[in-house]
Amino acid sequence: MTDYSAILVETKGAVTLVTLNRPEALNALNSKVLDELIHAFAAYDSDPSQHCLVLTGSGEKAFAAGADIKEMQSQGFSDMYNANFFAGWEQVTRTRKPWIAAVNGFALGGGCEVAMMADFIIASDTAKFGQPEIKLGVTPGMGGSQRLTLAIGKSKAMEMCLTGRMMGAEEAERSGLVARVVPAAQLLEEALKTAETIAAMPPLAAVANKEMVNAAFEMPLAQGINFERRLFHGLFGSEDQKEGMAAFVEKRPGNWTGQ
Ligand code: CO8
Repeated sequence: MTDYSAILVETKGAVTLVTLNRPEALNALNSKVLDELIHAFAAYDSDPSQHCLVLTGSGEKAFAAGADIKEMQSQGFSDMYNANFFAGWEQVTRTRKPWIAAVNGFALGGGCEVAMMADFIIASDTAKFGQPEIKLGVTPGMGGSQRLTLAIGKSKAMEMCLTGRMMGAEEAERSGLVARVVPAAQLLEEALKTAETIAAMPPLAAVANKEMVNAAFEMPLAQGINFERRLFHGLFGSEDQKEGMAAFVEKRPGNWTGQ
């Protein structure tokens, strides 16, 4: 599938740029967006020429204003349960290579949840994050209550979920939700520049670093540290470790094979 209609996919050197493309609905996430994203992320993950991905929203107003309320409105419990509605997002979170969310404007509900699935978030100074599902009579359903709490702690996450209030970019950075805030006009340029930096790293080490940081969310400390050490040991079997250390000693840039 390359004839996407709800998203745009471009490659820029070793970086894949994916843009949510429903600006008329503030990039609300419907089943089509999800199907296309699952495909695009899997294609990125299996393409040996691609080493980082940036996900952003089209238009200046929104990254994504949530799951598509109009699509969900008439659904009943059995519809949701039988379809295991939106469980497909788990596939996006299984992407092994690095990816960044470049949040331009509203990241609400499912939009905030998708941004939090990324390895990290770069936000424009106009970005607004929130989990307003309570106002619709529901809760976050794509991991928001868990990832937001892990990112910013119980007190702030609880306040956000119970009041549905939005958090601006500056507060999001201060709270640890966002890695960096940049002026809106420079968001894409900065996100792509960061992605290029990552894409220029030894690819095996990039995947290993990602796996390790994510392990901190899944494993007790002692087990996580052991996992880190074993993966560190394992990289000494790679060509890129030999090349990286030789390049340092010889004062030259490394030339990576990904082996
Ligand atoms: N779904 C569908 N359409 C939307 C959505 C949405 N989430 N958000 C905005 N739109 C549409 C509007 O309906 C409008 O369309 P139209 O012109 O046809 O009426 C268009 O986008 C522009 O929106 P507004 O006119 O409302 O723009 P404003 O600038 O006035 O307001 C806001 C912007 C504040 C972002 C406002 O649009 C808003 O509050 N949106 C809804 C935010 C929200 O509640 N998000 C949470 C949705 S629920 C969710 O994400 C749950 C995820 C978990 C599901 C997993 C299930 C297992």
